[in-house]
Amino acid sequence: MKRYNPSKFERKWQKYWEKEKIFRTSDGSKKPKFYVLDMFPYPSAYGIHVGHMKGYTFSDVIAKKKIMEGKNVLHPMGWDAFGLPAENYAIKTGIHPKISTFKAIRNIKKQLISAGYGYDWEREINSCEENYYKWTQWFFLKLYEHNLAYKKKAPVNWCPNCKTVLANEQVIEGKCERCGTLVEKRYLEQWFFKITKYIDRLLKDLDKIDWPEKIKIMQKNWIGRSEGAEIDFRIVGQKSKIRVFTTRADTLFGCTYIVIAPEHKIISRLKSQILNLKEVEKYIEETKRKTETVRTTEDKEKTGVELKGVKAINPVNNEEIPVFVADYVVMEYGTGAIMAVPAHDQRDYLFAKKHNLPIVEVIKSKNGKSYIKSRAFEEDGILVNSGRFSGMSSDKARKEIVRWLRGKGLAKFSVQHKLRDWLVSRQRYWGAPIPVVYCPRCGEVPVPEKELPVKLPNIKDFKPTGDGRSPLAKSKRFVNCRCPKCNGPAKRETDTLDTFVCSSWYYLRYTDPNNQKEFASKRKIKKWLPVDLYIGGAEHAVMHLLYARFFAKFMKDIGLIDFDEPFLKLFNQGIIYYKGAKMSKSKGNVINPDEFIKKYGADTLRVYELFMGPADQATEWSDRGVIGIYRFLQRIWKLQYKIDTQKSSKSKDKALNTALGKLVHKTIRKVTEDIDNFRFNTAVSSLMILVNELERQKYLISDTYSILLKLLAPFAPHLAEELWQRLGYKESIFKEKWLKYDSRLVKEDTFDLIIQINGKVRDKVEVPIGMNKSETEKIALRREKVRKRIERDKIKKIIYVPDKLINIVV
Ligand code: ANZ
Ligand code: ZN
Repeated sequence: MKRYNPSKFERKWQKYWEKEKIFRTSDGSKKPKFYVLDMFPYPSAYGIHVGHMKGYTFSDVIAKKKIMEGKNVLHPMGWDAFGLPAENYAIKTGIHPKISTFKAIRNIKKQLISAGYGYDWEREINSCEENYYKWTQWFFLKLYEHNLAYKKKAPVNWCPNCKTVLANEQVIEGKCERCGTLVEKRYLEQWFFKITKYIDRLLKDLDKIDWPEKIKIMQKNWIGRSEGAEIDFRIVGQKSKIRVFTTRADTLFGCTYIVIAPEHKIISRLKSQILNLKEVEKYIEETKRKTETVRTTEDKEKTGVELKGVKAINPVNNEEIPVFVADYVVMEYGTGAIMAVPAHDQRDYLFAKKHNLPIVEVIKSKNGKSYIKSRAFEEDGILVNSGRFSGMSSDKARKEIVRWLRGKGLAKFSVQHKLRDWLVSRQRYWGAPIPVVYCPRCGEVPVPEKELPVKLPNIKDFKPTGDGRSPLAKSKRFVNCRCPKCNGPAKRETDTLDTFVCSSWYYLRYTDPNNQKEFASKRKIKKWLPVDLYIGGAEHAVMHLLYARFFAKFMKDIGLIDFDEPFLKLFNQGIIYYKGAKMSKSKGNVINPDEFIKKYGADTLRVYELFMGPADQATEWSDRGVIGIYRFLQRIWKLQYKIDTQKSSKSKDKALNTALGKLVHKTIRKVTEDIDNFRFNTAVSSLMILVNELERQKYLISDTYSILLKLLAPFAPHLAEELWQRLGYKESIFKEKWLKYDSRLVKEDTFDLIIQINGKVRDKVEVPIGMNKSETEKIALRREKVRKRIERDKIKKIIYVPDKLINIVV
């Protein structure tokens, strides 16, 4: 008997699958399509670790099963190759990204192949190659053509370490997502995509898609729709007014001062009136560099300066109140000014305490109690101290107060959003150049389609400059060009596109990766899209997944595609922890798949990752668990020596009616349903139960054994293929049909009887199927819980639904 030694055969089958094109997708096939997509990785020089592979293993199991179920499966892979990770690595090592990126790709591809993943490598895409980024630039032109790409000077997030601007989404708690450096604010001319035009549809269409609720909520919060009102405050002795945005108009009687953002335009108009102008200007200067996140964190000290000599009038009670400038109010949201209600807003509360401003309580909780001695009472409640609105609920007062002021021309209802337009220009080398030319005569001119791609030049000094300009600005050959309109001398835009632009449409390119005339042919798009299942990390909840949805809606609107949600179903795999921390290169707790596979084989890696725990939960890697799986596969390996081919055909019919036959069919059902529902761990355990049973048999007939192999194939493809072909089959196991179970054999012998009293479920008990009414009654009435409930009550009636429930009416 030979030992299970996966290193002896895994490579062989990988080559065989490739040679026989087992996992190639056919555009011509008439079979129903299934498009299962992994989020494409960025090519890291360090390769991928086993944590990255969890999601890929899931999609691979599903793809392989769908193939066996007779679906035409598209399961592609490619490289998100532009961007900061590759470029920062290049800067660190001095190796040009054009070299290091391709090297990293070769390595990761090898890793993916060694895990037995069945990607269709003929469809491989790479976002840093000309035939790809040409289309990224083309989409820029389309957006430009439809006035959805524009340039404007704006306060932007600047990472002083990466020396580039960042999208809001790339700033995490005020720090650069990539390197953790505190982000600064700068005013720069930048390119934006008008994603805000699509806000309503981005919100509404979430109802159309089968995504984890958690991700939908994150998108909703990121878009941040707020219903409220804009209210005007007159300024004493002035014509101009200060307009505030509030979601809490019900608290207006408690507004004791106004705060405006340091960037607010009214300051310059009030200059002559401000008595402490020097102090105010100094404060404004100080806030210039602080980013929004830094300014608005709740526990930050509430700095600010009063505009002495300026008073505003609260429109509900005509009280004169002071006006402050403070950095906790940001210019980019609402109107850049707020009505401060210290009794009911914690930030205002802290500010009022610090600056000795009056705190007036105007909302009490519904139970009459409220407490605002130590902090603001921020909930809704009942109005007090609010004139004729006292006694009204917050909800009602929010509308009534605005209506009343609207009658006087001082207020209107208003909806605000947190989502800003998407900042897409980067002052970095490693990206797709923005296809725009500046001409002294014609101004800003988009590069004509037929001149695409604007090639990224090979320059030696690709390091970021730090002066707000892209390294491309240093290349005279790149910068100096002809104007596409007048053919006069002109200069190229030197910024490159955010890599999230590349990944906003990549899923389309897989359908037609070599097309030279279009990003993908209409016919192929129609055949394959939308994506049926998208698998990847939850960290992409707001950036990539929101941008891709925006792109799809835009493409639909201009008639390029006929759907507007790209990913029908989304699944987020759980994170892998090791030694107590999230597995990551930077924490030094990664398990390298290369070494792992050498030692235990790819199948052990796959089955272990599937078995670790619920697929969407975080799970801890266990070295002992790995060994358990290895032994499990070894036991399957040994089963081959128990096959008795002589007995096979004779005992076939008999076998099916035995307990083993029933177990086999129950396992088929369980594995099938579990894969469909991402319950890979319980699918594996049902295979374990089956293997236990098969080990107990004296001999095995090959029919039962081959069922086991087919069930095993998506999970442990190498082992299944090896054992399959050892059985004498000449064709791949993946050409086999997925199994159907016999519904008579999976029928349970028992069921859970529901026991109700007066229509309410009170108990459950497992009983045999097919019991008659009186037997069932007896069992139900003998139950402890039932006896306690009924006691001496008279039973009026018993309703009985066979094999389902019994309802005792008293
Ligand atoms: C008065 C008030 C009283 C407020 C109260 C809250 C509680 P969301 O839900 O995020 O939309 N606000 C408005 N514009 C702002 C700006 N540019 N910078 C900083 N804060 C701003 O929050 C809306 C609330 O945030 C508004 O409602 C306003 O404070 C503040 F008991 O107005 B509120
Ligand atoms: Zn020109």
